[in-house]
Amino acid sequence: MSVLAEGVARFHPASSPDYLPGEQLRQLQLQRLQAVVAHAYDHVGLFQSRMDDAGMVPGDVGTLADLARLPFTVKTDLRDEYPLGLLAVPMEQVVRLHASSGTTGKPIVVAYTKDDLKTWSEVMSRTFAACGLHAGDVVQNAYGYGLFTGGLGVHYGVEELGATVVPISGGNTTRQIMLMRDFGTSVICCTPSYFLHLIEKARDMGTDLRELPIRAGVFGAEPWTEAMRERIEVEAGIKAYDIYGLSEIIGPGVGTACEAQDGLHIFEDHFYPEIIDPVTCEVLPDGEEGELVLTTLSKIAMPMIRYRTRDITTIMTEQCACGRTVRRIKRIGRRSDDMFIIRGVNVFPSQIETALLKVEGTLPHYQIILSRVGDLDQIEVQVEVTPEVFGDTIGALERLRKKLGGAIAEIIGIRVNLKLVEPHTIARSEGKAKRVIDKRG
Ligand code: DLL
Repeated sequence: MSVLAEGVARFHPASSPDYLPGEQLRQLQLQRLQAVVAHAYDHVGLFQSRMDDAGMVPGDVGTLADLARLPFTVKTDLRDEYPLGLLAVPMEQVVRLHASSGTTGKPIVVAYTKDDLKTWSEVMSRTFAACGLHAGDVVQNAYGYGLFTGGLGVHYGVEELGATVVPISGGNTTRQIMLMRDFGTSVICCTPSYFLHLIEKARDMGTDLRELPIRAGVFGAEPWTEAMRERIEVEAGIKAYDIYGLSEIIGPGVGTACEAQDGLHIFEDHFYPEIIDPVTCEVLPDGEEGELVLTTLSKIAMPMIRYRTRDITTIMTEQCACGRTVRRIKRIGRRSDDMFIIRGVNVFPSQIETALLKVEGTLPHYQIILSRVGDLDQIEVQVEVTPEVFGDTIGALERLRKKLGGAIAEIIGIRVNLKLVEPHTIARSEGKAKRVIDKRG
C-alpha cells in the first residue's frame, strides 16, 4: 500500500476511534479508566493517599459516573512533587521528559514511556487528519522544539501521518518566510500570535502569503478568538485550525478542530473530559460552561486523574457535521488564571481582543497593562493602529480611540485608558504571547 493509501486507511471513518459508536466508546473508556485508576493507585503515593482519604479503592470504579467521586489533581500537585514524584513507572521505562516553564518558580515536569510516545503520535496524527492534512503536505513546524511539548509533539504526529515535517522551530522569522516559499510549505504549525508576526514580516519583505502554496495553519497553545481566526484566514488566505492540549495531559493532541471548524473534538478514547463548576467543584451536564477537567485513560508514565486544567469551556451537545462521534468542547477563550479584576469587574484578555478586531483601523497586536495609582487599579490597553490611521490627522486618531473605547466598554462594562500606538511598537512573540503586564505588585 502506498504511504498515502495507508495514511488514509488509518483514519478512514471505519477504523479511526474518532468515529466509534457511542456505546463502544463508553465501554472502551470504562475499561481504560478502571485500568488507569488501579495503575495510579498502585504506583503513585499521592493518588493512593488521596483515594484512601476519600475512602475509595480502585474496585469502586464500576461505571464512568464513578469518576466524579475520585479526588482532583491540580497544578500545585505537580509543583509539590517536582520533579518526578508523580511517576508511576521505574525510571528505566521513561524515554522522554518535557517541562512547562510556567510563570513562577519551578517548572512542572512530565514523563513518557515508549507506549506513551506512540499514543502521542497517534493523537497528533488524528489531529492533523482532522485538519485535512495528508501525505504530500509540507508542514513547517514553527512551534518551539525543546522542553516545550509543542515542537516534538507536532513533529512526530506529522511523521506518523506520513506528511513531510520541516523542523524549523520558532523564531528566525525571515528564514521562515524564505523556506515557506522555497519548500512550498502547504501547512504551518505555530501559535496564532506568532503567525500574526509571520504575516506582518512577510508583508514587510514584499511577500503576500496568499500567493504562496500555504493552505492551512494548525494553531494553538494560547487562547485566540474566533474573530482572530477570521482575520488570519483572510489575511493569509488559509484555513486556520485550532488545536488544544497541555503538558500535564500529554502536550498538543488532546483536542482539535475539524473541517467543520465548530469547536474542538477531544480524543475521548485517551482523555476523558468533564466540566465542573470551579467554585463548588460539582460536575456540570454537557452544554454548561465551566472548568475542563481531564483524566488520562492510557498514559503509563504519568497518569493524571481528574486534572483541573483551569481552562474554561463547554462540552457541546450536538453531533458534529463531520461525523466524528468523539465529543467537542467550545474554543477555549479563557483560562481562569488569565482573569484579572479591575474595579470589581472580571476581565479576560480575549474580551479585549474581540472588541478591537471589530474596529477598522486597528491591528491585531495589543497588550494590557495593569497598574495601581494610590488605591485605584488602572488598566491601559495599548493597541497598534494601521500606518494609514497613524499618519492621518489627530482627529482621525481621536475618532478611532472613541470607537474602540466604546467597543471595549460595551463588552467588559468599564472604560479603559487606550493608547493607540504605531505599528511594530508592541513586542512580538515567537511562542505564547504575553497579553497582560501586571505592575500592581
Ligand atoms: O501549550 C501544548 C500545546 C502545544 C497545545 C502546541 C497546542 C499546540 P502547555 O505549555 O502546558 O502546553 O500549556 C497548556 O495552554 O492549559 C491552555 O490554557 C493553553 N492552550 C493550549 N492550547 C490552547 C488553545 C501547550 N487552542 C495551556 N486555545 C492550556 C486556548 C490553549 N488555550
